Amino acid sequence: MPKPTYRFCAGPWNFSEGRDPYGPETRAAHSFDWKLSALKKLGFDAMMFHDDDAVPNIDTKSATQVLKEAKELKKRLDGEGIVAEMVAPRLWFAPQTIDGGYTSNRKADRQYAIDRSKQTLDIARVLGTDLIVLWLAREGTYLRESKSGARSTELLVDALDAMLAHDKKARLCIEPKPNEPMDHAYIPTIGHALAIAQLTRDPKRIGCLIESAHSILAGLDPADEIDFAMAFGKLWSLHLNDQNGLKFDQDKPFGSANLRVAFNQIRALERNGYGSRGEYVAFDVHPFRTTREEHYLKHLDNSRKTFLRLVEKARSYPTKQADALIADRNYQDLDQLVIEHLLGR
Ligand code: XLS
Ligand code: MG
Repeated sequence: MPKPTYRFCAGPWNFSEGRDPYGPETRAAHSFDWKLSALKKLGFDAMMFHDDDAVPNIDTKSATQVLKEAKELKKRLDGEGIVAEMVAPRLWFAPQTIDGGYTSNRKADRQYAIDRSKQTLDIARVLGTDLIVLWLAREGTYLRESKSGARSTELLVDALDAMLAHDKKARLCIEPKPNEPMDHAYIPTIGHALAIAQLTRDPKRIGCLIESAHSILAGLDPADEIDFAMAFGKLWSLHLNDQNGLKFDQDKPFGSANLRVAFNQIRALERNGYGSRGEYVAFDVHPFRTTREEHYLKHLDNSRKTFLRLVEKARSYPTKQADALIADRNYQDLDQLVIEHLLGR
């Protein structure tokens, strides 16, 4: 298989200002144009969008106005030579989504979520991408007795069907995450995402997006999730980052918490040829709250550097030696071989 050349992507939200639940911003916000040209300078090829990153204050605007602004954005992207990778409906901010989007217990609120998702497909078409990402943020519960899991599965299928019917060319990419903001989410892993696709009107147009931190939060190895999704030809997008154990979603730079887990993700991408069908490597990372303004871009630049260094490491991995150790069931020395390789010997 030819070695892929990777292309990189990030979203406007990845230039975050340091706010957390316990304190305000620690860095001044930058304009959208600043972020766009920063990505270009960093050697990134694409930007990913929430619907309201593409069209701010989207709920206050008419459908015509939304599409007009999307067209203007497309021009700015073309001018900068940056592609729109995907668009994702932000279904966790508005008052209508307090109890979830597609699985809300209120019919009118579910309709809001579906209408907003359909509009996201329209925006994506204008931006020149067929890829819609669904991070199902509030599709879950704080307490299980508040919703029926069986009913919620049906409602999720209805919502996916409505999107598939709205645009016959769009591809929907489910981004699973097991928790946060919810106690438990309904689609916590890649297995769930690929399984629910089978209940829809067009399973071929439903794939998935793996975020390293989300797999780790589910107690899984992101490399296994990559191998599994790619065995089905379903890994259509990727959010690399890192996460130190089971706690709040950290979105650390790629490789920051566990270099070996990062290395194994790269090996999985390499052996499955990720990128060879035009898929992008996105870094869903945030600066640390302590990061000063002059270092605003380090988390993205460093993630990309680490990624490329680990690609070299994957390509120079002593496969013959490793295979001999595997044949001999000498996993003790295999373990050390990996460690020595990562340490640079
Ligand atoms: C949050 C998600 C989000 C998605 C896009 O945890 O990672 O950033 O990638 O909606
Ligand atoms: Mg993500």
